[in-house]
Amino acid sequence: MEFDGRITIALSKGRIFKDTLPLLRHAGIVPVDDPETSRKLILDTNHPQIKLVIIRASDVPTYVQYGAADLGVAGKDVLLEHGGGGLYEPLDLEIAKCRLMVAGVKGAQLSNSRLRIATKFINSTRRHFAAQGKQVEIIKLYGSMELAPLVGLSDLIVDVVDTGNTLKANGLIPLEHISDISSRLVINKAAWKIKHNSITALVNALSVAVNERSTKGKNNG
Ligand code: PRT
Ligand code: MG
Repeated sequence: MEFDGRITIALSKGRIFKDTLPLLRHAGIVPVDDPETSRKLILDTNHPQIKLVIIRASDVPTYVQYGAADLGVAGKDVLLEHGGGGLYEPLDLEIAKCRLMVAGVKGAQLSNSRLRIATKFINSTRRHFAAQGKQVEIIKLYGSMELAPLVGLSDLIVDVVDTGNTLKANGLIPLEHISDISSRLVINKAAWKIKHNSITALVNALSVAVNERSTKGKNNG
């Protein structure tokens, strides 16, 4: 693949990096360093024109919105909170899948008065309960939401759930499904105009990678 300008791709460590790596490799892009062992925040790749920046998952849309990265990979949960200004979201990468759920203490009686919900997903939570005509008090947390109902900080939580093991280990059960979540490719709108050929080539290559992987998955399963 030929690139007509420098391209910066924003990724977070952990599951998003791990699951994006094979898709990038399929598109011919291979990072030189491993972010799990390197302390570098800017990683070179085998393409001199393409760099990866390693940032917090919830910061990815912000870097891409401001053009500090041309592209990024972010969970739909994070994008729903960000709002998506300045971004295109052309491709569902079908990785880091999970579900945004309401959860609570098993067997707990919920009062009929205004419920307190602890979450880092303020917008999705407000929208979900508003659609049910429920006024709730939302308590913003940055992590370990599972603790909140155990210590009386909230009645319920809204969090992403994968296996459900974390809920179970804390005596919580999933109560309502809000939405299915996967990670999306996001692109800075201005960058896509300016570096049109490179970015389009990359989007197409990643799209082929996603399709091939899902066909392979279907054939095997
Ligand atoms: O960790 P940091 O605060 O930097 O941000 P983050 O937690 O958002 O980042 P990261 O890398 O953990 O998650 C990135 C994205 O992966 C999220 O935005 C989601 O879209 C997606 N994803 C998929 C998940 C999970 N699965 C998941 N299980 N994100 C978080 N979790 C949490 C879950 O909330 C629970 O606390 O992992 C824990 C284990 O889940 P169970 O259900 O398998 O026990
Ligand atoms: Mg995390």
